Amino acid sequence: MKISDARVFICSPGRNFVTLKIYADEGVYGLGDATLNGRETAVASCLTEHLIPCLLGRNPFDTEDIWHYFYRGGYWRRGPVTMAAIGAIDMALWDIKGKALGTPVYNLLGGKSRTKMLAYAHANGADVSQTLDAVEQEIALGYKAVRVQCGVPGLAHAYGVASGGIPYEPASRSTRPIEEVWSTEKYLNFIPALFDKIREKFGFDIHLLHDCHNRLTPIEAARLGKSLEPHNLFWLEDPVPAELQEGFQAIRRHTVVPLAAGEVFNTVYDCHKLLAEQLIDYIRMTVSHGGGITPLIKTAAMAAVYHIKTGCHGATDMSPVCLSAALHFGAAINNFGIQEHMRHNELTREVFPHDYSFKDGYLLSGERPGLGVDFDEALAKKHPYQRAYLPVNRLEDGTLFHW
Ligand code: KDG
Ligand code: MG
Repeated sequence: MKISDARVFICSPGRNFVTLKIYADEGVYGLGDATLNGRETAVASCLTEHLIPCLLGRNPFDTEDIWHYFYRGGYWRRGPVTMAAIGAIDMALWDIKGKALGTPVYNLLGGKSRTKMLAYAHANGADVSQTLDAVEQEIALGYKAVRVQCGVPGLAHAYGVASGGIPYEPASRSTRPIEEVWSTEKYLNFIPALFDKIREKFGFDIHLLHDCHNRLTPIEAARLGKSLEPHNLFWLEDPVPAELQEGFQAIRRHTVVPLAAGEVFNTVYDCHKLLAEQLIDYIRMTVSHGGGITPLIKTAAMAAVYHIKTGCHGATDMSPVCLSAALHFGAAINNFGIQEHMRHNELTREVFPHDYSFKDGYLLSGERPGLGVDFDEALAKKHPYQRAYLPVNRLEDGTLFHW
């Protein structure tokens, strides 16, 4: 079998998605998600200008060699743009393999280790009362795990909180990034009281998660973790920016709150210390930004040695192709932990018809050969790319901060 062509599509059915379609002879094609929120055209250009020309004529079954060809062979390693491009190729090739062999991708990764994957939903509100309502709604939909984010008194914006009654989507279609204002003091003074209210209303049968979105110092994160211990969180996510993996050591010394990190990691080198020193409990890399299924299987295997489970990033800026790949990966590995499930809008679901499903708090991977996702090119064409940016964040005195 040979790769005969590959094309990149950027569409915007409510938000931007970059989709790679690789065609092999015998009429088989595979799909990969190459979306990098706010940097969509950079990944598309990396694929079309540099990687696709080297793919043509290759055997799509050679996923291991092709992955190394682009990772090592490019000389300039790592980085989100390169790794998202390599990740999309790898995903599409596994899709082709599954289709050519007539079997779902999970069967190529070791078969099913479980029948369903625990999923967590997002609940957010401008204040405590709206947030309590939002948690209630997600529980009513069947979720057994809910990530809770809330507006902070005195701040106009908080990470993860929607405005105007529309579902939260961090990137905005604008000519420049929107600027938000942040105060760690206000946030830290408020969050423990929020979780008091949530546990008071919903008890301890529901798993609760919270995302700090990289905004704390280790000692601030340790203080937050300690104060949330009585609430038995499933995890506290991205407490500190993880460029400095040692940052997690201080948090670990002070609190037993389970920690999760990894949505901005691109290779195992971003987390080898976190894994080997058992500084986190969940590794959150996802298939697209983590360079594909091929390296993620290996990272999960390394994590398993250190009692660490997976919790793949699953925000709406990953397309249904990536979510499906995460579910096939999650179905196959032994140390799956949880899957983020931020539901795509209806139009996105139409552009990417898929066979995975949600039932009673769990996501189920599909049973169709390959990844079980298709791409409606004609519909996608009606919703062309629109420039969009993630926000930037400043402290109240104007200092540029982590968003
Ligand atoms: O594009 C940025 C989002 O993917 C990110 O803000 C979402 O933190 C996130 C999460 O946990 O889903
Ligand atoms: Mg996050």
